[in-house]
Amino acid sequence: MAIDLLIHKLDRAFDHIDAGGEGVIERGDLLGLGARLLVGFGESPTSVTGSGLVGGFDGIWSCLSEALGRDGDSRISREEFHCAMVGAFVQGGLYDSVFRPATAAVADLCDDDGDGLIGPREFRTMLSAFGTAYDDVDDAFDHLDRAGRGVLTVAELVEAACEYYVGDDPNAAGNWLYGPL
Ligand SMILES: [Ca+2]
Repeated sequence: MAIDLLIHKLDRAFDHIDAGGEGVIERGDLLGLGARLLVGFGESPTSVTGSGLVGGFDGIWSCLSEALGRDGDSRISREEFHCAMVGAFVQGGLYDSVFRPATAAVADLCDDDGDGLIGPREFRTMLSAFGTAYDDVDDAFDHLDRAGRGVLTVAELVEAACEYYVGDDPNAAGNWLYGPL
């Protein structure tokens, strides 16, 4: 059951990268997701925030490739993506050193005005880069905003990503990161 939940979430993560729906992804597709985020927030890829995000996404791709015994230029299918995500980040112990910093870079980018908080407008900009349906964004935000304060902290968003990408708790708020599953 729990494994099915995680696979379901990783399926959606694959779709975030496979924006063209080809069923396989390559390094440029993951960097393309990063580029959509940067464009959404009007951030240059060469700024401190922008280069942190690009480097973070690149690091994730390297780990996925290594988990599959490939070089970084190889394409990755959906099933291989599941295996690589679990191998590298769920079981392989690379989450905190590689994946979490990338999610922190996204959260920092998302905090557009630099007040340490992510409001509904900033959250919507982020989710539109991931392709979440417009009507699902408020639902996602409300589930993540457990205390009902109308804002998320950067740390809360980073923790939600951890629950989403490597967690198998069916009740975790982070399952709602990209809208209803
Ligand atoms: Ca903010």
